[in-house]
Amino acid sequence: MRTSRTSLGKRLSALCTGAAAVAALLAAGTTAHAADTPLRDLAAAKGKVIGTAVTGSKLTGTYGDIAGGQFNSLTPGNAMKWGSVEPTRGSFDWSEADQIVAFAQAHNQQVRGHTLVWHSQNPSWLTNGTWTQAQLSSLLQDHITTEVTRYKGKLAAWDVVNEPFNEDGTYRSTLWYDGLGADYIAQALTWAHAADPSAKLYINDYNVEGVNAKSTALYNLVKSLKARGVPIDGVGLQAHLILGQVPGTLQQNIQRFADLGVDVAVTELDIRMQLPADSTKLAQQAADYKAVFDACVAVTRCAGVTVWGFTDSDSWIPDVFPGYGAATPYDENYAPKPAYSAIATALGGTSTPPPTGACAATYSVTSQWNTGFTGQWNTGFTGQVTIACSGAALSSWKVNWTYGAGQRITQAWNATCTQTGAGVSCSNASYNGTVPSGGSVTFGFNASWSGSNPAPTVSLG
Ligand code: G2I
Repeated sequence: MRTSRTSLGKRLSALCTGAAAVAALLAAGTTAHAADTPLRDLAAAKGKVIGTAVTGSKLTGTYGDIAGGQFNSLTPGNAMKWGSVEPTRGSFDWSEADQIVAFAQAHNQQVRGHTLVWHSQNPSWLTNGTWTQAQLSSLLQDHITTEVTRYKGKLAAWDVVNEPFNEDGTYRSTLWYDGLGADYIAQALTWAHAADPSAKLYINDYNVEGVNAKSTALYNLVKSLKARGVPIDGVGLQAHLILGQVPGTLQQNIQRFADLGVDVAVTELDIRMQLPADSTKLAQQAADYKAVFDACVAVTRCAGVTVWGFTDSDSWIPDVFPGYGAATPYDENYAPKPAYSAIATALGGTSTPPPTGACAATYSVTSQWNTGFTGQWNTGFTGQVTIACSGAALSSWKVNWTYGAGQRITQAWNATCTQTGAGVSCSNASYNGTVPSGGSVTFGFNASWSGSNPAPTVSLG
């Protein structure tokens, strides 16, 4: 049974009140989303899968709540790759893969196995070895048979072969292609089918979302495999996309594969943008996510869409594309982004209004009406920040600001404050991290100033 589907994420939108020299920043709790229909229910009503790649060690707390509550399919992001399961020859580590499968079963989810035959993330004993063709073939057969058998009957689908093509549609030179020839693909599918006849077997690749040379090579391969009677059930379009660049031929491409008699799945969707994200980019990203889901919904044989990580805190993009990120439907604090609402809309849900609950941090120079103290003297001042929540709550907080006129914090109470250059960062003390809905917490500080003392814009993170 599913429990809480919501998270206490924080949606940030700055709001400066100007003349009063008070700055506030809203952080809306996603508790306001409790009434929304989970994406998995919307997808199920359309007969579609909505999946996410996951990291096993993170499947607790808010990450686990969202992974279990919003998605009806999980793909282990790394846990089932050869290098993960057999780092030393003959010595297997199934722990993360087993954990993900158990989590999926407990949450009534499918699992998409990923991936059996790839040129990357293989164990070094395999890639550094010298093998005859016969040895290589039996190594691959053993690997496929062992792994597929272990999860027999438990997985809906396998990405059997991953990324076999170059951009121009020729076969990629890999350990497998170079050692076994192009028929390694048919052999891998045949061995996987023998080990689990009920799992849907896919070939998965990137840059094959639109009609192009690479997707046409995949199309021709699938056509010939079907003609030969090789067990091939589907093609995976990874869909690692760039903002504003959803191929215009996506639906047409999905349809042409469907017309060959195979299923199509979008298997690794993310849509990256140059950082920092802003509202214009996030709106474009929402439109892009919607376009991908719309294309899948429009084609009966499109089985569904899996996102490659649902939160920006668990995405491969920033590591591999420096300066790019924000590629997933939830931000780093698990707050749903506009893309989340766009997915819901594409799946037939009603568009989600922005959350109404919020926490705000308000900065001011302290004045005491009853003593006439203005809070400021010729070289210093006393300030305070109040964090107040309504319809949302916090279990910890951090407030940041940048001083614009050389002010320097000299002392703080009810918070730990550090200042580096003009940047100040204050986080809760051990005893006042919790701010309940309807409650507030205030901390204070002394600082020096000279010339002028403008109030900064503060952000609550
Ligand atoms: O590269 C993006 C994806 C492209 N299609 C196939 C997918 O399997 C692939 O996934 C990514 C994972 O999301 C990354 O998490 O595959 C990468 C490897 O090619 C994964 O990155 C690796 C890092 O390179 C390792 O340093 C790290 O130890 O993730 C490992 C586990 O966190």
